[in-house]
Amino acid sequence: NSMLSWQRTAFHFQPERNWMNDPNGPMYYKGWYHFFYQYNPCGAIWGNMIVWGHAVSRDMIHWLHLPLAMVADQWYDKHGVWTGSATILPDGQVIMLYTGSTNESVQVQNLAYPADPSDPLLVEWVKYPGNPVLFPPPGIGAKDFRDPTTAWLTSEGKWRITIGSKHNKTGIALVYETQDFKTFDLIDGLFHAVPGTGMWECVDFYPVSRKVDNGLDTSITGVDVKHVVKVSLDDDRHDYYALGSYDEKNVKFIPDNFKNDVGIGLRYDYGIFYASKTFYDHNKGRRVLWGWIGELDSEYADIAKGWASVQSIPRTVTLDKKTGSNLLQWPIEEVKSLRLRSDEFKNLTVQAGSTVSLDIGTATQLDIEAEFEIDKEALQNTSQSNVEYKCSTSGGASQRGALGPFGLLVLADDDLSEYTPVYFYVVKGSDGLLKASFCSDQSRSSFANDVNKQIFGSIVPVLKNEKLSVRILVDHSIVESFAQGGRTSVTSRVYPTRAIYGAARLFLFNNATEAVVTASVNVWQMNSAFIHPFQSDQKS
Ligand code: DQQ
Repeated sequence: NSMLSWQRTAFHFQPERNWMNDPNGPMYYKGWYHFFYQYNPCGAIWGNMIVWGHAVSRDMIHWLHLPLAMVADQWYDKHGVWTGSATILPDGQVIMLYTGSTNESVQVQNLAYPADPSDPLLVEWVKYPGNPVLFPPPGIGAKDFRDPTTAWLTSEGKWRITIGSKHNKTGIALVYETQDFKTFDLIDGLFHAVPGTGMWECVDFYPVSRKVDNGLDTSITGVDVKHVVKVSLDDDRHDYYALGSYDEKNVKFIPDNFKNDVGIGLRYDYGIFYASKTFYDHNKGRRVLWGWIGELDSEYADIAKGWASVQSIPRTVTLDKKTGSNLLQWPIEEVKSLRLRSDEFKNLTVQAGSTVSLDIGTATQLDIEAEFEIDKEALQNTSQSNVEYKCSTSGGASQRGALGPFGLLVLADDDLSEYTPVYFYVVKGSDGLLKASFCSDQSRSSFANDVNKQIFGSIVPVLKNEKLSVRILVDHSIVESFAQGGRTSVTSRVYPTRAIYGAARLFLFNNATEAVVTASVNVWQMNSAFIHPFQSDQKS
């Protein structure tokens, strides 16, 4: 097992061992950030008795593991304490709603609350004796009813939650109203529905400000606000969102009709990132997003290494005021507290068809900020093309075009026998306008042969006078990348066998045939986070 321990991350959240999936009930309470997660205490794969792991933190970087918050010990959650969300009531009370898979594998919703609200660590949890509080309603499949959201208030002072489901192949979100979280009324009609999308897991619903960069508490509405619905599509295992407006009276989400956003068409992340959930951090007045980053190696390898999955770096979520048509995601500012020594490279020229080694020493734990400019001549001389570039199918970082690909090779070894390119590919469209794609190519990332080595990515809007910019967090087996201030995010899991520990390097590359690229790069070595195991003699 120790042979595989290098794959463990240094500043991403992980339990000490075993399987983890969805983030659950994140919140800030009495000075502590709480994080719960789907956890299998019995092994490194998902199982039919998932429980809630629990950890607390002052800054969402350093963590203290706590005892399991809830285990599968009641008839109504015997086959799993599944995903749920926290609601903090105006008087400070914490309400936890979660899905239970019953002894007959029916999906029901349950209520839980802290046994001792004066304990800031909220170690003990009580399940409401009247559980379940909701059964699948008529017309909804017994196994298609899960993952209640954080509740939000109506102007009449009632609480609403939404729960994902499906009608045949149409993904749907149901809404319930409640005053006490024990009895609920199903609202007629659907909050949102998109044909062909299948089961909606882990629905999220929240406001974002059109004016300021602060986050908004979940119940905020008004003219300065847009709303977001996010769903996790069970059929294709990606998280999709739409921006739109919330019609409180008719209990409906109305998506904006941007061309990329037909109902639920935008992705949070074009790599591996699923079952995500936001919460409003009233400590810092921001909305923070957590996402589950699974594995791309085999189950066999996961069992051998004794653990599976990490969580994304928590990301602030805001509306992109410049485009108005997408969110921005950015690593929470606390990440910077891990930055150690930095190396700065200013205006390096990267010739077409070359690589430039960035001499920074070891390169397994990095925070990278880079900017790129394509030389004007190449931009002018390049002929227009109507070929659609797609990260996943256009040949990756080795496929050369006039204006790309160029970017960074992370988790590379000296000989470039293993490396993961994170890059831009620019095309001059038939209208003369530049179109940029942002990709992460895993095809050369590892000599291991049981690894999924897809190429991830998507287009990224680049506005007039903007340089191409990227932020990349490298942490042993995860590469989390954010282009143009977080307009497009791509997360990769990679499993190098040579580019590990002291052998890992960082390069710039430019595989364009015409463009000369000027790059400025700032690289920080990153400290490891303290993620303390729970000690049973520890007093809260
Ligand atoms: N994971 C949970 C479910 C949820 C799914 C079970 C999404 O509640 O729908 O572990 O990954």
